[in-house]
Amino acid sequence: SAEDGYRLWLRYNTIDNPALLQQYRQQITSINCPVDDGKLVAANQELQTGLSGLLGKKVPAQPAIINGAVLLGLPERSPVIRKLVADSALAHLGDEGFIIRTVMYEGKNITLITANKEAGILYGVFHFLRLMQTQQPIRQLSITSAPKIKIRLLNHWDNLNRTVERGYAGSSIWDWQRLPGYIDQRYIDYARANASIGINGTVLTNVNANAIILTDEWLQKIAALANAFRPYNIKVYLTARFSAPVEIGKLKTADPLNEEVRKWWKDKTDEIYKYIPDFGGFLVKANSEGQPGPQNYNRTHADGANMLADAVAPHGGIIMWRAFVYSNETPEDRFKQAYNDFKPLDGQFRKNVLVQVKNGPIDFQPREPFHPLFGAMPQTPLMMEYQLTQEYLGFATHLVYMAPLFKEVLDADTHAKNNSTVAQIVDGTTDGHTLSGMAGVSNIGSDINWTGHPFGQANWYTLGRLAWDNTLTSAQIANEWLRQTFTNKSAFVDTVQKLMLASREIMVNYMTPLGLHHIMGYGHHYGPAPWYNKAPRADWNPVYFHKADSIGIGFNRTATGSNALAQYQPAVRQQFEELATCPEAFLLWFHHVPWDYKMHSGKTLWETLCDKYYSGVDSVRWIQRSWNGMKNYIDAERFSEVKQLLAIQEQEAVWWRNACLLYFQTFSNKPIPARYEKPD
Ligand code: GCW
Repeated sequence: SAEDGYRLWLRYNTIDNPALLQQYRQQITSINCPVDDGKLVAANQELQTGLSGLLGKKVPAQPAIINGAVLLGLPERSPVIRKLVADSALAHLGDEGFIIRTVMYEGKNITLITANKEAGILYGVFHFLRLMQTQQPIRQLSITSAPKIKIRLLNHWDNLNRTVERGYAGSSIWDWQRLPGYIDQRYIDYARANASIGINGTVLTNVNANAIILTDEWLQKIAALANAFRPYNIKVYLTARFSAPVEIGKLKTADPLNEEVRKWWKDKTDEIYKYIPDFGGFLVKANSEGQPGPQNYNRTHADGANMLADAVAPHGGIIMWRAFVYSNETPEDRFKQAYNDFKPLDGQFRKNVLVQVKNGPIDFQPREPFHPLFGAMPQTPLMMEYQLTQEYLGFATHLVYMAPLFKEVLDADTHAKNNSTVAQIVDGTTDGHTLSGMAGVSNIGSDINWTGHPFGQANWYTLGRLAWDNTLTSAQIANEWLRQTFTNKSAFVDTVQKLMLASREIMVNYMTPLGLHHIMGYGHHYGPAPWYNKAPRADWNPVYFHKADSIGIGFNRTATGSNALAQYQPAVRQQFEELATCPEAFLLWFHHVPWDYKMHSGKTLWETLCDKYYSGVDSVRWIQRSWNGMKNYIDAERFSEVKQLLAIQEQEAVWWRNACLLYFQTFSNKPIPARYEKPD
C-alpha cells in the first residue's frame, strides 16, 4: 500500500523470524523512563511505538526495574544509572553520544540506554530499534557511539510558494498557508526520520533566498515548525538574503561594514531568537548566480559572513557561508573560482562561521574530483555540501545510490598534512576544529513516499548516517537501509545491495564516463545535450566542459591548460597531471585527450568511450533483471514503482548513449565498434 513508501525506514513490522522474536520478547519486557523532558518524551514514545510494532505486542511502561526492562535516563537524575555507568564512560560522548549496555541490576537483566543529555538518549533509542529492525543480536550489548560531525543538516531549497528548486518529489512539505496554526503529522514524521539517522538541523528555505521569510508573519510560522521539531533535537536554520536590510528594512544599503546595516541584522536576529530561542543560524549564498552579497559593496565574503556571525554569536548561532561562487565575467575556469575567492580569506572568519563547500568544484555531477578548497583553508571549518536531490542524476526517475559518490570524496586524500582525507578535514580532526558540519540538499517533497523514487530515501538515509559516522561503508549503509525499508530476507538484501552499490558507476557510464561532466540538458539538467552552446553564459554550456574537437575531448586543466590542478597539493596534482597516472575515471576532467590515445587497456580512447556507454546501458538491464526477481519479497506497490522507473531509466540510458556517442562521433570520425552494431 501507499503507506509502505510513507513509513520510510521506520516501519517496525513485527519480526518475521519466530526464534528471534521469541528472544527479543524475553530480552525486553518493559520500558522504564522518567518522563520529564521533551526529548525524553519523544524517545520514550518512539521506543513504545517501535517495540510494540517489532515485538507484535505492547511493551508496558513500568516504574519498577524488572527483568527485561529497557532503562532510559540521565545519570545526573538517576542514582541507579550512576551506579551502572562510570562517569569516565560518558566523558567523551558529548551532548549527543550515547551508551547502550546490557547489564545486571539487582539480579535483573536490563538494557540501559544512557547519555549526557536527553538528545543522546533519543539517538540511543533509535540505534537500539535499528538493531532489532535489522535483526541483530541484542542480548549482550555494549555500544558507545557519538557523532563525528557536529552540525548534520538537510538544506531545503524550498520556496515560499511551495515550489522546490531542483525538487522532483512534489511540492514543499512546508504548508506555509496553514502554519503556524496547523501542525501536519508529516512534520513530526519528518523529524522522527531525521532523528533516527542523527540529523540535528534543517535549513527550511532556498539558498536563492526571499527576504520576506525574515518578517514577523513568517517567523511565527518558523517558530511553529521549530516547536514541532525540538523534541527530536532538530534545530531550524534559515537562509538569509544579503539584501534584506534594503528589501524589508528600507535601508539604502546592505554594505556589511555600514553601522546601520549591522544594527539591522543584530535587531533582526534578536527578534528571531525571541520567537525561536534555539534558532540555529543562517545559511547564505552570496555573490553567486545573481544573488546579492558583500562584493556588491566591494567587501569580501569574510566581511559579509562576519557581520552575520556577530549578530548570531550572542545567541550561540552559526553562519554557514557557501563557497559555491563563480562569475561569468571572470575569464577563468569555473573550476578555479571558489578557491581563488576563498583561499585568501582563510583566518579571517569569525569562530562561528563555517564555509560550506560542495563536494566537487563544478556542481554535483555524477562524478567530480574533490573540491580543491578541502585542505586549503586550515583555519576555517569547512562544511561539506552534498546534493541528495538528483539534479544532474536523472531526477527522481533514475535509481542511483549515492553513498559511493559521497564516500569517494570523503576517502580522497588531500595531502594537505598527515591525516588529511576530506573526511578528516570535514570532521575537524586534521586541523582541530570543534565546529564541523555536513549538509545534504534535500530530495524531500510532498510525494507520498517523500522522495519520488523509492530508492531516493536511501540517499537521505545515507546523509544522516555518514554525518554521524563517516567510517561507515556504502555496503553497511545500504544493507541496514534495505533491511529496515523492505525486508530482512537475505535473498532480497544481497541482490538489491549489489545493484545499489553498482548503480552510481552504472549511471556514470551511461551519462558521463571517463571524467566527462556537465553535458546535461541546459537549465533543467535532464537528459543529454552535449551539443548545446546557446546558454546566456559560457560556463553553463555543455560544450564549455567537454571541449570535443577533431583532435580529442576533455578539459585541459594541467599547466598547459587552465592549470586548475595547481590548486591541489603537489601529490594530488601530480597524479592527475600525468596522463599515465591520472585515473581513467577522472581523465577528461583534467586532460584534452586525443581520440586514438591508447588507454591502459590498450584500447583507444574512442573505443573505451563506446565501451563505457554500451556497458552502462547493459548494466541498467542487469539491474532490471535483478529487480524482476524480487517480486515475491516485497509489497506489490513498491515493486511495481521501481520496475516502471527502471524501464524509463533503461530507455533513457539508451538515449544518453546514442545522443552522446553520435554527437562525439561527429568529431572523432571513427566508427562505433562493430560488436555494438546490433540494434537493441
Ligand atoms: O546546482 C545549481 C543549481 C541551482 C542552485 C545552485 C546552488 C539553488 O542549478 O538551482 O541554486 O546550484 O547550489 O546555489
